[in-house]
Amino acid sequence: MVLAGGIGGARFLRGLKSAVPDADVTVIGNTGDDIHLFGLKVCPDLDTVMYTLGGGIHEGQGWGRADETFAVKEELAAYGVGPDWFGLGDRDFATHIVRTQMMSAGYPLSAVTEALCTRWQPGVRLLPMTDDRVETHVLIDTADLGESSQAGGEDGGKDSRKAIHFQEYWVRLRASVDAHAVVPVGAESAKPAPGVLDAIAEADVVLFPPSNPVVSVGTILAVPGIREAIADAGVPVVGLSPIVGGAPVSGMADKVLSAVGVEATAAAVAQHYGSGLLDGWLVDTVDADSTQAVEDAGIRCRAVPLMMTDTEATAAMAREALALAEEVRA
Ligand code: FO1
Repeated sequence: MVLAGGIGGARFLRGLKSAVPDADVTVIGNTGDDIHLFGLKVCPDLDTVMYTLGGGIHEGQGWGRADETFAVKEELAAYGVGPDWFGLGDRDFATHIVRTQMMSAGYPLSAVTEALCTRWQPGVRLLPMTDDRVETHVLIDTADLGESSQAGGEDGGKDSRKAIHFQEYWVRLRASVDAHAVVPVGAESAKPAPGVLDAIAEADVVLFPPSNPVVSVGTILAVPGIREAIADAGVPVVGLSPIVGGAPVSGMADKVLSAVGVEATAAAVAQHYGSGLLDGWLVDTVDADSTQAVEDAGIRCRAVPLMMTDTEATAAMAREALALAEEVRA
């Protein structure tokens, strides 16, 4: 069982599948990044896992489709219809049209995801964390955008904070301003999707890939029942650090970590998950000096190469994670 965000989670899964091709892998995918655009429901993290494992991903970007064209986006722009900052390609649009059509007909996201996967055959069972709507919002200072709020309000026109969708923060602003809070809106009343709690209960091991600990794995854990089920499953829970040498391997995890008061270090992320949840943690060899701090927090820790440079290097990481799981099980 693997909790996955987008690019990092998908690439890790490809390595895991290569390391243990015969294993039954269930993936709980983050849906907090989902966004409604042009009347369509877009599920970036589910799609990234599905396309990556199904052979349809744009390898260079790590998201979206290979051999993509952008005629629809150009036509929308010609009508002046935005947003223009989110790159939806023509092939990708088809996925969102099918998803939205099925959901409008009454199918829950979990059933729709299963249907989409019959085409892509990702070789894992991909479950959304929930069928309910959860949307991650990020609280920013309008002053940081160079926009002031209108004068005359209660604050006398002073700058203020506003919440924006995670994709706007990530893609439009490239996380260039500070995040003051990250809120998975709707998570508190969301229910785990059908099959999620059973899959956790039946798992031999739970892995946290080097995905974003706040907006990917953190959002999945924010769905009531999921964190508790993992902590109580009685099986090894092993994570891989997304922070190497004090910086995120990819993406902008440091920005959202600081919003939740966590330092961008491999050890601090392990402590953030905590020994109540994590049994084992892999840090990169450059962070070997932080293993003691993680062990002191009650989490078994090893330093191994953690750069997902290719499938073989990633498969080696997956083998290390599974070996650590066996070590903590013993
Ligand atoms: N990431 C970008 O950096 N720019 C984009 O325009 C963009 C569009 C996009 C469309 C569909 C999709 O499935 C993913 C897309 N992503 C894009 C990736 C996505 O924003 C994030 O990487 C994930 O949500 C974080 O896990």
